[in-house]
Amino acid sequence: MKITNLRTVLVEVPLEKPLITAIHETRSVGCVLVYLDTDSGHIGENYIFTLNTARLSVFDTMIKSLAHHVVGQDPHYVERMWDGMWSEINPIGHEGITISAMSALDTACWDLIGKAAGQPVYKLFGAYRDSVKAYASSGLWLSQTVDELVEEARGFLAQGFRSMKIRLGKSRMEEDVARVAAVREAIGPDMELLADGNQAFTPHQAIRLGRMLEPFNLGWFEEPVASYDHQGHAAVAAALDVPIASGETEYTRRGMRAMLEAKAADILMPDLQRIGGLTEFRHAAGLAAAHNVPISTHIFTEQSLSIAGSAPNCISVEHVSWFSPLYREKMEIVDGKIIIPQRPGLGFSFDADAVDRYRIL
Ligand code: SMN
Ligand code: MG
Repeated sequence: MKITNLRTVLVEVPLEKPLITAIHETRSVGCVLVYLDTDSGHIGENYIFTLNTARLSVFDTMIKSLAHHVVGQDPHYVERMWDGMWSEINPIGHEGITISAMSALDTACWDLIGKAAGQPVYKLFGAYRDSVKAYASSGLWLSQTVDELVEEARGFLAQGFRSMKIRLGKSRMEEDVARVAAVREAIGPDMELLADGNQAFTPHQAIRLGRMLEPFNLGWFEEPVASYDHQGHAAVAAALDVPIASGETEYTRRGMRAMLEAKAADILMPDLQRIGGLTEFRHAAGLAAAHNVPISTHIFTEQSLSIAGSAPNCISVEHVSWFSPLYREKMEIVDGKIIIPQRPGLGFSFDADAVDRYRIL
């Protein structure tokens, strides 16, 4: 099988409600959809995204600038293609737009590998589980009132979730505590409640807030301090009993290694786009396992199921609904778990009508 052509389509998918955290504010997700055509008729699909379509054309240009690494190649040679791209981007940098573009192409190649084999990608990786715990994450934003939080948390339970994530970072810590308390009260003691600080705090503030939140039995405290401050993360992790989750803002196995060596996180959260695609995600998962550190995948719910189904140390996936409108197939949630699809490849294909509807270029 050979890749004969790379096509991209730019889309803007509106969100049901604004997404507000300590550092994000968005009303839509802008995606570059990647299609890899082949001489066998299979089409490899994937996307990378940005908030509010900001700089989306930069992603598109970067992806197209790497086309010669995939067009004319057999998609099975993902490791070699990854290495070739890594060497070529050296002068402009091994983090950011470059890695995101590599991720777009690499994961589309895995979709092809699965489709050609007629197998779901997680089984080609070596399967470990057929369903995975998912936590609801398309909500409980910083902009919502306590009443809205409570209503949404109940809605997540009604949808079948048993775990959900709230955002922290109000100007007064007491407010964060009251919001967590209200959600905990609404969902009861048996449901899992996670909290994401989105880098809003200094280490001292994070430790103080973490102690104030102890009565509410959080499953983890995510990105409590600046993502690059690994020592700060480690100080917070050492001071608190609640596990610290982090890693979404770091790039490639090198970023994960730095975090693991610093003991920055009790749970590592690689993000498919920033890690550099499924090939690199597997390396990162193995590296975390060698440090006895569990992983939980960051957003990219549909595509990350192949990691969740194969990496023994993957404890959960983050469920976001933002990209679902683009896909023909919908994720199935049963008893708080997503059923990993048995369809070939990544198991989710772009709906042509939806793509036309959201298309901006
Ligand atoms: C997050 C990441 C990206 C966009 C919005 C929110 C957040 C999360 O950090 O982990 O969900
Ligand atoms: Mg986060």
